[in-house]
Amino acid sequence: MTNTLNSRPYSWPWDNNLTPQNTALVIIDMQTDFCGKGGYVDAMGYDLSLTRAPIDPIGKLLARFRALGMPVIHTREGHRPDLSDLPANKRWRSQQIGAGIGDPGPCGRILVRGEPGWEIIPELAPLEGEPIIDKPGKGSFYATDLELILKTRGIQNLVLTGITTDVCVHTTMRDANDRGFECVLVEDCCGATDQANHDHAIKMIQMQGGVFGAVTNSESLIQRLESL
Ligand code: C5J
Repeated sequence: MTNTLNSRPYSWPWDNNLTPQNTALVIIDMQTDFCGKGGYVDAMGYDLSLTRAPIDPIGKLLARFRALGMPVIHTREGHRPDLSDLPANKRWRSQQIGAGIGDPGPCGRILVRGEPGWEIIPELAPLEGEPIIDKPGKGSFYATDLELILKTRGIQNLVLTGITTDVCVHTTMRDANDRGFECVLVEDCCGATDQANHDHAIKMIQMQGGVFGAVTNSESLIQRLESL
């Protein structure tokens, strides 16, 4: 059993201080709007197979975290029904591509809290006691209590998964890194609306000795968890 992680560009975490208490799985925006038929990403005309690809690997990782009693945190991107937390430019841009945030669609109003499309997909549904962070932006820290929850629980290592690699996952990783959290992105547990964007987002992390943290895959991480 290995007690280091096979990750790039360094063996994560930097200090090898990985315990079941100080390490959380963060599952970002696995909502119907981002990976389901009739949701926001579908309405924009992107290939759903790319954002659906991480569902199975995340499911396996989630099962391991739960079995080990390790912290799991879910996020959801969405806005208040009155759209009072939706910046006008974000709404306008979404309208330009034919998927106006707040407009009705096959899964209800796009990216609006409480609508079917905004729900986390059933395969990865949160369990009672797993915090859900509702965020109006791309990053998971902006206008949320995520940092407070992590600090209160003594969590310093973040295992980042979800969609999309280049937008909400990357923004969250960058913000977490600036706050001093030690992050690893699990590449097969993430997906983007464009494969090249996913690949480049993975490459960016590995510059400058790991400018935002490190990259691994679910198989290596599950093996490492077995040695805890
Ligand atoms: C986007 C996200 N891409 N969850 N949101 O708008 O990455």
